[in-house]
Amino acid sequence: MGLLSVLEGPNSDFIPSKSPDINLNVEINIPSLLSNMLQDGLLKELPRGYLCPEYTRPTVTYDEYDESVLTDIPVIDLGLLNCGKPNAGNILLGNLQRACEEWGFFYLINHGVPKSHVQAMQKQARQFFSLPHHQKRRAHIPGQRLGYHSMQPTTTPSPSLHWSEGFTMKGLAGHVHCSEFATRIWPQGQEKFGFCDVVEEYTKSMVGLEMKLRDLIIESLGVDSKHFKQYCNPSFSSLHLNYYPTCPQPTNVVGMGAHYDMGFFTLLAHDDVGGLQVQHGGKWVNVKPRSDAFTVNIGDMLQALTNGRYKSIKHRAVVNESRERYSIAYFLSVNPRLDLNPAPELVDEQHPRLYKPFTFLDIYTSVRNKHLDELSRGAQVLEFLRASS
Ligand SMILES: O=C(O)CCC(=O)C(=O)O
Repeated sequence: MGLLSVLEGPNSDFIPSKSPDINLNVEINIPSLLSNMLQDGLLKELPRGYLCPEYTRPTVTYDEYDESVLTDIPVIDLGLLNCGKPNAGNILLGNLQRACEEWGFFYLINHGVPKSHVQAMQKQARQFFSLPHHQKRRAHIPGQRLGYHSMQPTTTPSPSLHWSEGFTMKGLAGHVHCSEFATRIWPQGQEKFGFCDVVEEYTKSMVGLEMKLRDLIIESLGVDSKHFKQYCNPSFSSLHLNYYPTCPQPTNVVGMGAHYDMGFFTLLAHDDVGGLQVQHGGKWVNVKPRSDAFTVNIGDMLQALTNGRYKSIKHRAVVNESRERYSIAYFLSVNPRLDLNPAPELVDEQHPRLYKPFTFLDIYTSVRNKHLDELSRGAQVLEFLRASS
């Protein structure tokens, strides 16, 4: 098959019809295709748009684990909830509080989501991303962070393109989008691929877990739960599949650039490859995947609602030369139209209000655009919402 037809597939609008002679130096922003072209020698160099500036280049490779730091990453064991030991619940809440204050990140174990649900979702992710490009592209919705995308799936602007592809489905707690996408991807009949059944099963498990964790986080703060619950329920969740193809120059690109998640928290399921890095104590730390755990990172909106007490964590994903990687992120976000005010119990003379009132929507309609430059250099959006500025 010629290169043009690989890219185009039937009825594709991807390559403008006025370019009959494809120029191999053209910037094609689809990492899986680029990876194959580089391997086959059809392309000699990475397109410039992927090369990151010096200051964002990964300094530790994906599998260099610092065991002394790894053992410091908090582990939250939900098994303590039902173990029958006296005081186990309080120990769990204390551990959770410290993890959210000191790291904004932890491994979550004994979470109750069957391994088979995670494995089935990973299998579906691999099945989807290995489809020919023209087929994946049927699930692309221009201009929206929904469906399949191959450019910059994070909400944070970045100085270089990301070496990853993503697939986002929103509103899944109401089981909305999946069958619409699946029918586009497999118009001859999507049922036999099992995609939606697996997504539905996974989503049900994740909704149960995210609500349990939300409630524990609120309990660990010792505040009135009504304040938090008004902002955050399963209808503000989304499921995001990430695919990181192999890359011959992994230290010159990022799989997903440094960013803070914007929502309440994110539950991430990894495969065994590794590539997630979190920033702790000013250093990038490689997070070793654990097959028995989700990793959880606190997002910006939880930081705002707790008046800065629980910390959102900067993180990114790096890639490697030999093993492609998949991860599954389940985001719990907030009602985009409600003014975000911290829990009243967390504001006092010693802890004055840190951020102005704002809505999640404000970030997208004004704050982000005003500060694109700083954000693409790694700033946190909350810095521009400080009450004192
Ligand atoms: O794949 C990873 O390790 C990170 C994913 C991530 O940060 C995201 O989806 O926002």
